Amino acid sequence: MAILGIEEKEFFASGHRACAGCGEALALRHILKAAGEKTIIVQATGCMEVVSSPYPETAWELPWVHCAFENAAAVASGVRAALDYKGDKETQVIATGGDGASFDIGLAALSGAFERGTKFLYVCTDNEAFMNTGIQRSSATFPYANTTTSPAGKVIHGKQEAKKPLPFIIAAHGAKYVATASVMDLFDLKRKVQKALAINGPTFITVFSPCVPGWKIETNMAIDVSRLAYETTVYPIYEIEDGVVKINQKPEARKPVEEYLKLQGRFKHVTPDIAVKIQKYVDDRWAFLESVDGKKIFDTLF
Ligand SMILES: Cc1ncc(C[n+]2csc(CCOP(=O)(O)OP(=O)(O)O)c2C)c(N)n1
Ligand code: SF4
Ligand SMILES: [Mg+2]
Repeated sequence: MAILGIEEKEFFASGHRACAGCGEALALRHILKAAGEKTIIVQATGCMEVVSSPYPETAWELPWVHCAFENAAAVASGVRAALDYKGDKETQVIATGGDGASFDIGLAALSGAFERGTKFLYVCTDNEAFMNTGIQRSSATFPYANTTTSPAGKVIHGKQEAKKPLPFIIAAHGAKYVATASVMDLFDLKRKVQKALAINGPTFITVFSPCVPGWKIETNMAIDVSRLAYETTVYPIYEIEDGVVKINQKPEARKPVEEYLKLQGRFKHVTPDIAVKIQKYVDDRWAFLESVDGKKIFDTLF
């Protein structure tokens, strides 16, 4: 039964060992509620696997396959093929991993599954670093963030590279549905998960998911930080459906990026001149996204 539009039944049980206030755990809990019980989960290693499955316990109330860091999408293709062989069209397959697993180490398997046209949903919970092993930068890490492998010092002020545009890379495979979402709006996340699962082909959603120790925020800050990421357009919320881009939530007036940065210890070294560079980076990407809003920029190949 749903209360205020949220399913009562839990598939990611409480008692797991995620930090208080973890954005990824919140995202996963609601993704599973949206998917429902006829679902098999394939999960790459990372924080959400480690906190949910300390032997002999598990937080998973659905069939769950843990695989290596790099092959969640390939394992999901195998699970889908086995279900198809059995004639089971009802059971859905969701593969999931963090940004390290999705943007970096598992990207080859992810690309392969999209090229083959596997019917499944891939969900990336993006906390912008390899958190489980001690906050190493990934290609999803936001520019100038301080991580253990992009330390902010006197000469180099944190990560020097852009965030990889993974939703566009996946959409360029000809995917019918790609979306960004955020723990800021769990109803939007639910709608996107259900829409993606109804599509006959590979679909992709990446979810903005703050990490308490990695971003050096208070345990009650994940939603506030996510809202500011949206209001500053640091993290735009959009869909790419049949190759057409649609910014499905647009802030009325964009707030200065500094408001987002100042909440987080990972940006505490940012001086006013670096903040100007970050603002320009965000402005340029937002201008690009607005320029393609409503346009078909990719062909759907399958
Ligand atoms: C091939 C391989 N390389 C490295 C590791 C070590 N490792 C385990 S979890 C992890 C970090 C995961 O980062 P991410 O996918 O972003 O998930 P998060 O922990 O941030 O949720 C790493 C590097 C591994 N298990 N396998
Ligand atoms: S380290 Fe970050 S991603 Fe991992 S459980 Fe804690 S808050 Fe969640
Ligand atoms: Mg991560």
